[in-house]
Amino acid sequence: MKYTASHWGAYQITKADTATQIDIKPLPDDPAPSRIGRGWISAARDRDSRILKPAIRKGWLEGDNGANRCRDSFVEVSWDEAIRHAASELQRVKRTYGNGSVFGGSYGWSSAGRFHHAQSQLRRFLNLAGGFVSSRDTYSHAAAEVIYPHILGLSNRAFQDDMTALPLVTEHCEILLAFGGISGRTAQIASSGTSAHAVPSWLDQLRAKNVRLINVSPQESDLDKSEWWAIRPSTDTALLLALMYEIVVAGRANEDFLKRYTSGWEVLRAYLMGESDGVAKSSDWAATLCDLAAPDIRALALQLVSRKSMIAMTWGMQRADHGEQPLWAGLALACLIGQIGQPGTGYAFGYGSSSPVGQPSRLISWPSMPQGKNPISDYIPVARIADMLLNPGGSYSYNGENRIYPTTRLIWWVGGNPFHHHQDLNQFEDAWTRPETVIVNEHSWTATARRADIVLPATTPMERTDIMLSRRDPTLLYMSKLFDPMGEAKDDFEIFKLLSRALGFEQSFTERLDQEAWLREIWQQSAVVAQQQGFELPSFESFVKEGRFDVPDASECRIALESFVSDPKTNPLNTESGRITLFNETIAAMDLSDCPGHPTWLEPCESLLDAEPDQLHLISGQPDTRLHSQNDRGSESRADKINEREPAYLHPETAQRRGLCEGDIVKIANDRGACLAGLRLSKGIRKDCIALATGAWFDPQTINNFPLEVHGNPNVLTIDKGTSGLSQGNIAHTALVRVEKWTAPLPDLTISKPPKIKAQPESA
Ligand SMILES: Nc1nc2c(c(=O)[nH]1)N[C@H]1C(S)=C(S)[C@@H](COP(=O)(O)OP(=O)(O)OC[C@H]3O[C@@H](n4cnc5c(=O)[nH]c(N)nc54)[C@H](O)[C@@H]3O)O[C@H]1N2
Ligand SMILES: Nc1nc2c(c(=O)[nH]1)N[C@H]1C(S)=C(S)[C@@H](COP(=O)(O)OP(=O)(O)OC[C@H]3O[C@@H](n4cnc5c(=O)[nH]c(N)nc54)[C@H](O)[C@@H]3O)O[C@H]1N2
Ligand SMILES: [Mo]
Repeated sequence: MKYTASHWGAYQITKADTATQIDIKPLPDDPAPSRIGRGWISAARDRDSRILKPAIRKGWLEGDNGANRCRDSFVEVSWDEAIRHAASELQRVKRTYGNGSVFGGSYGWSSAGRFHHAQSQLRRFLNLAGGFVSSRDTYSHAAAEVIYPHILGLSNRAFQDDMTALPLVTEHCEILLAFGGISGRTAQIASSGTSAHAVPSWLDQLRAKNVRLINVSPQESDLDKSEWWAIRPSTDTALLLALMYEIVVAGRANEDFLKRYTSGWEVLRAYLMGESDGVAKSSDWAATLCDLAAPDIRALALQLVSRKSMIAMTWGMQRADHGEQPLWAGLALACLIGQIGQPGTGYAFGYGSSSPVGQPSRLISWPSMPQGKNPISDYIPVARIADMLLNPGGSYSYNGENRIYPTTRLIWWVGGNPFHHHQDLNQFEDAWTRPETVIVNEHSWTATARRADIVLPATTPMERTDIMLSRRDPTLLYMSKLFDPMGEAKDDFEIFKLLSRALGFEQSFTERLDQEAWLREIWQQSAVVAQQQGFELPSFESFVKEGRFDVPDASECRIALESFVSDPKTNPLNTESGRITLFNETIAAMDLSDCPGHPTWLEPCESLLDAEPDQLHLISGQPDTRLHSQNDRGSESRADKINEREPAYLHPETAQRRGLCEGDIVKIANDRGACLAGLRLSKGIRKDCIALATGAWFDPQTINNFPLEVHGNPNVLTIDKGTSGLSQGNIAHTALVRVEKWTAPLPDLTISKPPKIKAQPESA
């Protein structure tokens, strides 16, 4: 059998005789295959969105220094010429300004497959070329990545590995308080690939057990068939503080747990009681902020301490201003309840946000493509990219450090789409024109590829062979090639091989191995890892032939923080006190007004709490039909659009008050920008919110002299600011907008066609 794999699932290749007849179908043992896969082939085979030949931006050839980077046409060139330009430009920038002026942070999800992981290839190449400025943390959960080591003594990754298994929750938990829900929508995805989607069936089992399931979220669909607490967005910290307050007032705080396993409780307690700031964090106080009923909060507080309870949070909650606070307050609440370290109860982060979180799995650190060492130590927190470009030499704070932004002359981006993922894209366009050169490897004419100076066409996973090897997934797959590369696309490995040849270090880059030899090498190293784990991998030949290997005994249930709780003296946490810190001296000493030393209610920079009556809160979460911007041009995503525009969800009463109907085209706007969307009505969203998923390909135009994104990309509306001076994560979920009917003629999309490209001159 032949297979391929993606972040949204693993597939059998079903008809592999001629290119046009090829199809894929999910693994037969996947209980809930993702809908995203249905749009994969059509997206990858769409000639209007694939980059067929290397291209160079016209203005760059004419020496415009980036000025016209966001609105230019291209000239097609041969691979030879493209490689020559890219190599000599890298060389020029290095010689003139040093490697610290090359930004290779290049964030993004790229594709599944161990060898062809685009960022690994880029980093290996740039490291050999003298290094680059990198990026830290993720757009997914930067606040957690930075704060967990302080308060929990674990990296976010280690905590995720340790997450209490969902089957234990099903078995033991009596009340599951899920902030941002637990959603099958986001659980379609697992980084590096997934062979099975199990979250929907865990949720069914939980429901069948009559567990009290509470979905604290502005959207009902975040946890179907549960009790919906339609909280006002960005106020979860207030609810969490009030739950703690009511537990304390009722004399039900688990003092034993607090004493043995936490530090700083007295400081947090004084804050809860209002002793330190004059405001008691009571349920009456929180009810007004959260738009919930005080008696419900009080009753819930008492139930949480008298039953087996789990406090769970989605990743999305911390992608907001002061995103550290709900994480810390949720952990603190779980400490007051005192059921951490026991089966199925306590505190969890990310159930449903990604398929593997809480999955009973055997974790195996498989080998990957070695990247070498980066001689440049400078980095930025990933979401500070626009600030870096706009304020070279400017200072910012990050995790207790005062840091300086480098001056960037050259950006090299692979496997990511910053014109999908970054906030305030209108400002980002300005920032993006600052460097002298931008080089992008892409398979599709994404908004980022359209804003590059040198565009190097890459293959998709379906056009090459690879191995799906994921630390959290029990299935190893040999990924077969389905099609020949479209146009002149090349694998990223081949592209960097040619570049390193031009720069004189090909042999260091390839280690004299071709692709097949690399796959063999990775497999051989994997065999060693397997042996250490007590099982044997088949030979490479038989793996290629069979296509699939399943790790034995792959189901392991863990309980978060179990060893610490069972013996805190022998297994202390790696925090300043060896315990969970409810007041953290290190963070307090940073003296950050936006991240004090204990969980604190801080009003967001923009929220419904101080909104005008006609403003709505924008929720821009992950799309159901695609992975971010990937496959947006595929059939599944396009079928979901309204008149080719991304659907926006609004409550019917809100729509009616504005004279809007299902199917209308609307303009969603604020001071930062405006976009069009197609209207869909739903009673499952708060009346003061509007939801527009991320990922519609960015298509900014000038309509009647005003800038308008015509496709439905929410990042023209979001705020480009850090969560706090501690972690500098993005705050995509914090934004207010206004909505009105679009009555002017509907502008055509430009991203449905390639950019303007001039064919290569004969004599070039
Ligand atoms: N408003 C708002 N914005 C958000 C979020 C939000 O919740 N709200 N979420 C944020 C989050 S959590 C994330 S993770 C980011 C995601 O942001 P990204 O990861 O940047 O988004 P993707 O669309 O997955 O971009 C991956 C790109 O890699 C390309 N690619 C795929 N395979 C290959 C390959 O083999 N080689 C090369 N060269 N290229 C390849 C794809 O064509 C695609 O353009 O978005 C963030 N942005
Ligand atoms: N289908 C699909 N799945 C994906 C992805 C994708 O692109 N498509 N991307 C993957 C990636 S990279 C990531 S990081 C994860 C992200 O996974 P999540 O971060 O969990 O997903 P989001 O959709 O951003 O947010 C989840 C929910 O949080 C709720 N929410 C927003 N603001 C608030 C608030 O203030 N309070 C509360 N209580 N709830 C709030 C929203 O209603 C939203 O539906 O998803 C992964 N899964
Ligand atoms: Mo993410």
